[in-house]
Amino acid sequence: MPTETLAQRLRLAGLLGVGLLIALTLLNLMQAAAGLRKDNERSLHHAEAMIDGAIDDSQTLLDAASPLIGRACKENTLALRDLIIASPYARALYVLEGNRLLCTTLHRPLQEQNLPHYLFGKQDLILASHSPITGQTAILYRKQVGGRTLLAELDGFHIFGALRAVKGEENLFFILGDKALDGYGRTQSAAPLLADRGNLIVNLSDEHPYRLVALNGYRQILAFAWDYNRDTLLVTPVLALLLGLLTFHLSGRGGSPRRELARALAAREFVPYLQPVMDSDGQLRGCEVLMRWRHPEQGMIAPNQFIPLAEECGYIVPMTRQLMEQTLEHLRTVADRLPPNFHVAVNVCAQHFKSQEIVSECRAFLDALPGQDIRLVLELTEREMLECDEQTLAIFDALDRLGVLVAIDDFGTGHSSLSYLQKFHVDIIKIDRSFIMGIQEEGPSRLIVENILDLARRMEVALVAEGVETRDQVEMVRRYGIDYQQGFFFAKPLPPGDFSRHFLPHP
Ligand code: G
Ligand code: G
Ligand code: MN
Repeated sequence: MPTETLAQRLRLAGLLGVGLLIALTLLNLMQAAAGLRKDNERSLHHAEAMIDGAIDDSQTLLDAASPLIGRACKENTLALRDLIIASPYARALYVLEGNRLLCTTLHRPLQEQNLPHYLFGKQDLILASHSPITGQTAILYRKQVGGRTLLAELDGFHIFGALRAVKGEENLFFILGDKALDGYGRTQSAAPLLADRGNLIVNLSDEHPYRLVALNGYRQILAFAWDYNRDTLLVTPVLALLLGLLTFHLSGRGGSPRRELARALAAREFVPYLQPVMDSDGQLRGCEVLMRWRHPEQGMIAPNQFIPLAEECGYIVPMTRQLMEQTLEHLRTVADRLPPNFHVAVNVCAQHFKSQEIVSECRAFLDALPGQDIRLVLELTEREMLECDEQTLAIFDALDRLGVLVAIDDFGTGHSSLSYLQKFHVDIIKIDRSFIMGIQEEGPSRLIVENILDLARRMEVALVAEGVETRDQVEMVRRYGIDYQQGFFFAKPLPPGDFSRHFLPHP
C-alpha cells in the first residue's frame, strides 16, 4: 500500500533533493570561506616578509650611502654605483638638495623637467607608477642626511612579484598612501578597494608604512570554491538528484499500512457501495452498505484487504462513521423515491459496542431523514464475539428503543452464532452464501438451511438469504419462505448513484 499520493511523493522527493543540494552547497561555501581566509592570511604574511626584505635592503643601502653624499657628485658616483651593484633589489640612487637633483647613479643625465614631483616630497616611502628610469612601477625609499636627501629606487617587480609569488595576483594588493598596486604591476586608486572593509583582510606592516590587503568577498569565495572544491560542487547536484529519485522510489513502496489507513481516513477515501436486498416477490426492500476504498493510485480496493487491519488499529469506528455519513448524503437526495419500510444495513463489529457513540450515530442518521419510513439495520459478524456485559446490553437496549434492527451476518460460519441468539436480542439472520450455494441438492447445506429456518420461525427472527446467484436459487429460497434475498442474481454492490438509477423509480 503506497503511503503517499503522487503529488506528495514528488513534493517530498523535491524537498529532500533541493534540501540536500542547498545544504551541501552551503557547507561547501562555508568551507571555501574558511579556506580562503586562512589562505589569504598566510599569503599576506609571506608577501609581507618578501616586501619587507626588499625595503630593508634599500634602508641598508641608504645607511651605507649616507657617509658618501657629503662630497661632490663626481667623487662619490663610483662608490654609490658599487653599492647599487651589490644590492639585489635597488636600481638607482638619487641625491637631492632642496629642489635640485645633485647626482644619480645613472650613466645618463636626467632632464630636470622630466623629474617627477614626488622626488622632492616628504614621504619616506613612495609608490611611483612611472619610474624616472624605467617608466614602470617603482618604490622609492627616502632618507634625510643633513641638508641633502638620499633616495633609493627599487623596481616595482620586487613588490608585485611578491604578490604573485604567493599566488595573490587576483586578490592581493599593496597599498601605500592613496595608491594600490596589484599582482600584475598595475597601480590604481586605493579608495574603492578600502571602501568595502567587511570583505577585506588587512595586514599592516610592522616595519614600514604600507599595508597589504586581501579581497575576501563572496566573489572570491565562489572562485576559491570552484578552484579547490570543483568536484564536490559538481557531484552535489547529482547526489541531490539521486536522493530525490530514491525518496520518490521508496515513498512509492509505502510506509506502515496503519499510517496509510489514517491518511485515507483523513482524505475520506472510504466510500459506500450499495447492494440491493429484495423480498420474495422480487421487490426492492433495502440495501446493504459495503465499504470500498477509493485509492488514488490503486483504484477500488475490496474491504477484505483492509477491514481486518482497520479493526486491529481501531480505525473501523471512524471509518464506519464516514460511511454512514456518505450513505446518508446520498439517501437524502433520493429519499422521496425509496420504497416504504426501506432497510439500510450497515456492517459493524465488536468495537462499535465499546462506546455509546454507535447509538448517537444511529440516532443522527435517522434524525437526518425525518418523516422517512427507513429502517436502520446493524449487521454483526461472528469474527469477534461481543462481550455480554452491562454496557453492551445497554447499547442493545438503546438501539432497540431507536428502532434499529440487529442482524447476524454470515450466519452458521462462526462459532458463536447460537450464543448471539441466546444472549442478545436479534431481529434478522443472514444465512451465509455457502449454505445457499448447496441449497438445490440433497445434503448437509439444505439440512442446515432447513434448521436455520426452523430456528428463525420459532424465535420470530427474519431471514435473509445471502449470495443468491441463479434463478433456481431464487426459486428455491422463495419456496422455503425465506423473507429476503441478496446476491449477484439481483446486483453486485453498486456505487450509490448506479444503485438508485437501477432500483428506484425514476423521478
Ligand atoms: O463487499 P465485499 O463482498 O467485498 O465485502 C467483503 C467483506 O467485508 C464482507 O464480509 C463484509 O461484511 C465486509 N465489509 C464490507 N463493508 C464493511 C463495513 O463497512 N464494515 C465492516 N466491519 N465490514 C465490512
Ligand atoms: O459478509 P457480508 O454479508 O457483509 O458480505 C457481503 C459481500 O458478499 C458483498 O460485499 C458482496 O461482494 C458479496 N456478495 C454479495 N452477493 C454475492 C453473491 O451472489 N455471490 C458472491 N460470491 N458474493 C456475493
Ligand atoms: Mn454484511
